[in-house]
Amino acid sequence: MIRTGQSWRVGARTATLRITRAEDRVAQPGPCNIVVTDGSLSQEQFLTRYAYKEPVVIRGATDNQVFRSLTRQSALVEGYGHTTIRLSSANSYSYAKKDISFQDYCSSHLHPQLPSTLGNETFYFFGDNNEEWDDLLELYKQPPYLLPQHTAALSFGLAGPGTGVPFHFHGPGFAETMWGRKRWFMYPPEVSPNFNPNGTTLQWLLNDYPVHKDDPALLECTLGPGEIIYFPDKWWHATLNIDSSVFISTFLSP
Ligand SMILES: O=C(O)CCC(=O)C(=O)O
Repeated sequence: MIRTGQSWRVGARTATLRITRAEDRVAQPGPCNIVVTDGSLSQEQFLTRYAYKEPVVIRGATDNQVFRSLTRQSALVEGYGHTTIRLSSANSYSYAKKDISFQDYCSSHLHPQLPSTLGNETFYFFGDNNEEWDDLLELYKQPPYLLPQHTAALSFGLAGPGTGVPFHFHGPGFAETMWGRKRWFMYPPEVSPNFNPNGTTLQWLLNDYPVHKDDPALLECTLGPGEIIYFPDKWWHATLNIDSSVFISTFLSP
């Protein structure tokens, strides 16, 4: 990857993933004040302690080695490089969409996020997975916890270091990072965070986090492969990819 002024040029070969280099990392992992548990958490404990109350990080609940190996970026480019994917702008209320081939996305959109780039100028591959991805997504072992009267829908994505989605909320769900690490920030529904909906999580981290980091209501944790985060209904959350990351969410809808 070669930096030319404000832009990044990524050769087709180097774009087919590798570990994020230290100099490409624009943000670091942070502390974790969310409850972390493991796969011994029972369905009943999940329902009474977390499902309707607070986020939880669950380690080792599933073995997704097969899905992980199939979602290595180089494997994805080989299998899906020609397919057209739909990107969404990475702002809180994301209406803008852009269609591009997966190969071109990997070549031109996975550079480290610049602190000056806004969320509405950042295009992110997450969700909007057309049926071409179904065979792959079927191999994902979903988190082994159910929410009564809810069904699951999967959203799969991949993005570069320093990207993420700024604060927003929706229904409950789980999220897992297959490759790379992702930092999560959360507020309960009754506490509205201070943020610019067209800013990026990186901008929020640089400008607002130093002021809010000791807010008792702010929860955060950085998750790596094999760890799942659960966000309850209407909890505010923002994400920040520390590395180039491949990730999948399981959204639960009534
Ligand atoms: O994984 C991400 O970066 C975005 C995930 C997210 O915000 C969500 O699942 O609602």
